[in-house]
Amino acid sequence: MRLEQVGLYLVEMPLVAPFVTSFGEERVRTALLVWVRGEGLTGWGECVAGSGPWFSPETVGTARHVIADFALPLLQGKDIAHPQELPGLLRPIRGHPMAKAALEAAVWDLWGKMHSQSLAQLLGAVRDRVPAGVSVGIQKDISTLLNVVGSFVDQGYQRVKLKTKPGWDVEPVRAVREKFPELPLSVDANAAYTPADLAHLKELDKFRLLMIEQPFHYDDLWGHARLARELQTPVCLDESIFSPQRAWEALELGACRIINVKQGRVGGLSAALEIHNLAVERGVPLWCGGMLETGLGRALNVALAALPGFVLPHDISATDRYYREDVAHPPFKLEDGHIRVPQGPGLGVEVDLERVVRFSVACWTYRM
Ligand code: OSB
Ligand code: MG
Repeated sequence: MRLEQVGLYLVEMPLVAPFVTSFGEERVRTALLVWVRGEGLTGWGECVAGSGPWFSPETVGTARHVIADFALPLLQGKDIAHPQELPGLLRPIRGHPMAKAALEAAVWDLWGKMHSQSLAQLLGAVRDRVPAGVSVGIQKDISTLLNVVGSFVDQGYQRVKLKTKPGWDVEPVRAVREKFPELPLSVDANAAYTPADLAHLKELDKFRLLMIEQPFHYDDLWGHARLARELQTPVCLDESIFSPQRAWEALELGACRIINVKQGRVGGLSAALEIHNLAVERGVPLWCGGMLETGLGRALNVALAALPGFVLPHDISATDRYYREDVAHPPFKLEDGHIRVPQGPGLGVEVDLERVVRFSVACWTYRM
């Protein structure tokens, strides 16, 4: 396939509720949507970079720069035989996994539409629905937290993940565990601790957590390996795993027992497939993380989560947990604690261009 035109929309999507993590509060999700046009069809992707370099070094601004000024010139005039050629074509660009992943996602969607195949089919999905978990931000106090968690449990979410940070960890976790003794529960620190907090983190061992996600700095594989030896609770890595190579290193070092896969963070769907195959080979459980995606990114996550190695509930919640109005139709609904895998060609969702334009703060078009 040849790409004729590529476009970007920078959108600001108001969240239904502020999302608070150890690195701050988000009221609006800033996202970069990518479209690629070729063969008379349009494919869409979403860049998961945020407004600032807090979760990862990338931002929507660096992603736009890298896509427009470096990635598109590398794709210029190329006849792309398969979406899995993208990583090779973009290999001269060091880093910037989220920028590369967004382009690859749009090419997969286009490819699926060209061949009338759903992304799930193309990737080798073995499920038609995936178990939904929910990631609960830091709340103003414990009674609010118990209400928020209770409401998600009532809706049928199969696993709750609590965002934690120093000062918001043992007590909130204890309160949720006491009120919901059987609830599959995990915590995510978004790198808010240091190895000096080891003794404190050990206190979490008594709450039968499924895992503790990314307690230390994203660069600290060695610290996580030492922690993993000291804790009973399995360590899961998120931010630290930004490439298949890094996933392999983390497993070799014993830095984690579980991997949160985000296709954007690891450099795209091809890279995510590589990590998937490595994890299956080694018996390492995977689950699909989220980045508060719009329906476009969510459709991709749901398809990925339908692969055989994804065996734990995901950070894939219903659309109404994030947005009142999404840029893709139909909205994802929670059905019996699951999200259904789209079956239509490509991502299997319809883009609502009116909403894309309404939520846009800037857009760019490039002729290839
Ligand atoms: O660390 O998993 C994370 C959202 C934005 C950035 C990082 C993370 C998250 C979440 C929310 O935890 C997951 C979701 O429901 O999309
Ligand atoms: Mg995380």
